[in-house]
Amino acid sequence: MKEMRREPATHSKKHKKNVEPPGGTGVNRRTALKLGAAAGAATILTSRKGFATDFIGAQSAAAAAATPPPPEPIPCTPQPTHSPETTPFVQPLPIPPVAFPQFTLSPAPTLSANIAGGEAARADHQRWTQFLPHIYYDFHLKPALHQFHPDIPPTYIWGYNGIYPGPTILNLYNLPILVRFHNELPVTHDDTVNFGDNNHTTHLHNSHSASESDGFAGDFWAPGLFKDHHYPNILAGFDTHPPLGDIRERLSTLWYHDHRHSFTATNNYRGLNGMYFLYDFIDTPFEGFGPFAKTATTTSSGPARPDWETNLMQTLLKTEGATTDSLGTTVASAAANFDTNAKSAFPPLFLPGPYGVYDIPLNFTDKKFCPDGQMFATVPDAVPAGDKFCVNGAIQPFFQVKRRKYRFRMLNSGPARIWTFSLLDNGGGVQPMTVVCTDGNLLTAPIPVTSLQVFVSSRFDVIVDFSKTNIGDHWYLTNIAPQFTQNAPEPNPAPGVDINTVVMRFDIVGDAPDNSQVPAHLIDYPDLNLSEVVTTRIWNFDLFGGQFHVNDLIFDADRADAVVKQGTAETWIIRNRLPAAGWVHPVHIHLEEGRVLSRNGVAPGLTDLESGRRDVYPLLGGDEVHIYLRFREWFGKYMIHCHNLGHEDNFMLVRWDVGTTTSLVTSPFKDPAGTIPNTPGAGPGDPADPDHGAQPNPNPPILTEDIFREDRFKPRKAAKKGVVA
Ligand SMILES: [Cu+2]
Repeated sequence: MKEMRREPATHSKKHKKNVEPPGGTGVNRRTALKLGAAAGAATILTSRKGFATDFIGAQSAAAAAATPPPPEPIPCTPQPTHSPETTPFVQPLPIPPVAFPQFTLSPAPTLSANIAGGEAARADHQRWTQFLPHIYYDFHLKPALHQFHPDIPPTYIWGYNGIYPGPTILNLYNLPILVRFHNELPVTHDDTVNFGDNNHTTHLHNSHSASESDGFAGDFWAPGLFKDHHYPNILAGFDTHPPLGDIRERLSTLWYHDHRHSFTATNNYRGLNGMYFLYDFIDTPFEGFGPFAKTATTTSSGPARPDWETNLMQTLLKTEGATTDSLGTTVASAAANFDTNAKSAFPPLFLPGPYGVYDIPLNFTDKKFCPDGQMFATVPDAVPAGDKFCVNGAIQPFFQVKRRKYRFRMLNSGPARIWTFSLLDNGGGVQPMTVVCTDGNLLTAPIPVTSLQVFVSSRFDVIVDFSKTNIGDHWYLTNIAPQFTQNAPEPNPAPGVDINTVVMRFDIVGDAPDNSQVPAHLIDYPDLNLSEVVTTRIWNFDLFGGQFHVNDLIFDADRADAVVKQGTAETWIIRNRLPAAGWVHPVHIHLEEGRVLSRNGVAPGLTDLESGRRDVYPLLGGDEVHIYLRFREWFGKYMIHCHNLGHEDNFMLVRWDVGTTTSLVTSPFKDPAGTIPNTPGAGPGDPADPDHGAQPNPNPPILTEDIFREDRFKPRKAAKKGVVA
């Protein structure tokens, strides 16, 4: 199992993959790949005109639907040891288009699943009438061809609206929306020949949404059906902070992706993911009072906050002749539902924007290609470690920037690589990046870094300041481990910059006004209330018998391993039971943002990125992380799982439920006889691991008030008035 290790910090050009799931475990559900003749099935070049660098590069569902789907390719044989050669920096960074909203859907969305109308089964929408959606999105999941690089023939993908990455949804807090996901993947699909599965479910990570819209891994639906997901875009704690929720619970950088159990890795590898940004009066889509704050006004006390809600919504919702949304509400007022008290307490930050211009999504993945341009799986259903770095679906792109600040929203969309980014200048010198958001949550204060480790599904929003560069300069975003290009040696672009480590290049091409700022104080965090904590649970992430386990069990969609009570708080201890050199597990917890109280007994430091609110908690071998969580507003089934996509597909995934106040009964599992083995070699009934099935730990660690001292997490209030950039 020597390949089962985290990515080494090696600069070997022959860097090996680290993502093969363990073999012989029932993991690779097919025994053989029927190898067909190599064929150039993909010959049509799809247009990328939907990608625009303007704010509104909106791509309508109708336009997406107009392209006939290509046939599934025949897998190449023999499988190549490496991808074709590609020349660096010959294509611009694609910016995913903004998803096009609409005011009607046919058939109209309904509280209960519209089975007769073609909707897949689901529970009724919770709080439907309380949060009736104002606008809709119509997403069609379908095959398409995508060009990752001009040197590689077009690649057969599955994409939301037929594009990869999928369209970016831009929205506002307190503006409920609904997304209809049509499964238009191939009706006949043999996953023993072509990887991926045509059944699908979408998770919006880490939306505070009802269970039936959370994309539960077992609730996938078949081609020909659609399902409506209701995203109220409300703040966690909405019920206890009337009327509009606790603004300190906000998060802004989310992403949506396939979550179909056992095929999440392959379906995401095919291309089924995209991003979703939420704005509000703190984190505005437009910066300052400059050219993008078109309706800013001036008062006697200085410039007023621009009416950016109106601006955004009118831009987003611009539809011929329409002035009202799906509820008949005028477009402008639909977004005006913000708490005026909170508005006065938290002025707008004016981070760089708008989307696609100075607010830039960066969706990182690695892929491997056959000579005919097709992706392949080394064995059916097992995703290979890619040897091509892709950003927004382009291999080693360049991005033209002006001498000013940019916000880059970094997402590791998997399947398994751990990225460790650095930013290098012309001379190979390391340049700083300023982290402002962890997993989409504003930090209390910006944290400058010179390298940034991004585990699968984690997001980091960083500000990069190009203002002191020279026009004509190049900067480079590098990864600590090189891609395996097998190219004829490319010249290194600058001293100390190994071309094989370069993920993308920034070209400084000119000047532009900069109305953005990076305040020294960004936001306060919600109080951690010890009195709400009702229990502590332990989740042991383990590998034994060649199989991943959580608390000695493998995933079963019909079994809830914990039932929490709505409205309460708990502390969860997540552990990686493997030794230090073992697998890394980036653990993700659905529904709620968490706060790391300690890692291996040590509380996060003031400049530790783990002091930020998180929804992904990386566990290195032997790690133990103690997290504070609350469970609010919604009922039903959710998940905790490793977000290494190969690991979650291999059953390192657990269902837990939020019970109603009247019933906590679902199907909790316990192993009363203690007969289920624990750590490798420990045998059954390991006394150090008594909590089979994640029942409440009978001997929870003693928590002290000190752990919950809120001031530990907001130490920088003194700097509130300053601006760091
Ligand atoms: Cu894992």
